Amino acid sequence: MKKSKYIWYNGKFVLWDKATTHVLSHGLHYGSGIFEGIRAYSNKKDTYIFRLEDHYLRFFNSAKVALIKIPYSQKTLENATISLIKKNKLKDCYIRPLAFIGDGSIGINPANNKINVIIAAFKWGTYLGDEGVQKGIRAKISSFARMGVNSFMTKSKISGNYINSVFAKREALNAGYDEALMLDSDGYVSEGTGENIFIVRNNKIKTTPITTVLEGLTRDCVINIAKQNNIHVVEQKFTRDELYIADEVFLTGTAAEITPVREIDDRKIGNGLPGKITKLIQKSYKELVKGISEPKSKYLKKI
Ligand code: PPE
Repeated sequence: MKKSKYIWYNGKFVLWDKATTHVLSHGLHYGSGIFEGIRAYSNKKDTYIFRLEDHYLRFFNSAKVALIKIPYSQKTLENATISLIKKNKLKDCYIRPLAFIGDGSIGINPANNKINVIIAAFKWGTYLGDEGVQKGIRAKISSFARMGVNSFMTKSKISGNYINSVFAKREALNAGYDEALMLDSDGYVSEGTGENIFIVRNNKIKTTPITTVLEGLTRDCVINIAKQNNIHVVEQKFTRDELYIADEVFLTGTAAEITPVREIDDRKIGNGLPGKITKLIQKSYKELVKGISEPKSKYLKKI
């Protein structure tokens, strides 16, 4: 990550180092915040924010689930994001909106504590390493499980939820792997620590149903790209051994984009190289987000 000049903070552009909060913020103590991850891409001519409206729609849905009342309209936050990128003179960048409950009363019940909203935009390279995107990563099934659907509100990007991912990620890195794959509370594969998961077997694609995972926008794009290429896609639960015997496995997310998985629990996936369907999807996704294949796509907000 590379620092930018400004962060949008409760309606104002403040200097990066001045964007601070009180140590008694409710969000800091109890994880009562919700966030998004958005990317902007450029080609030789233009810069676009990818699925700006859809990300903010999910932001407001997350807030609804978390009972956080955002004191701005969706349009205000979308426009603030565009202005922030321009003010920071950024092109390709990662955008992180966050709404969190501020200080006031202490204790679980936030009472009337203020809701703070920030938007940061900064340069951020590949999530799982350049080599990972090209050659594939090594993953491990986590010993930490995702919580059940009545504990973990998976349709909401709630800050507190992510401690589960933090545990899993650190365990995997400490054991020498690049990423952790999480099982749900019934033992089926759910997702990565910050990515959805897809497997390919006999030229057919399978991904987990949205029941226990985040409704990933990249996941949705991948399903569409596959369908446009006449590749059969099913949304169905699967087990960890189905991962081991898949021809191809890849992870999807705004930060991770399309990242191939070449090894899981020390078992080589397919021939150990990114597969042909993974590569096709990687290429189509890149051309879509950069405005190369469909510069007039409804998903692109030109800035
Ligand atoms: N599952 C989880 C748990 C998740 O956090 C993400 C995004 C996804 C799936 C994919 O969603 P989408 O980006 O809409 O395709 N993870 C974000 C945060 C990562 C982080 O480390 O912070 C992201 O990719 O921006």
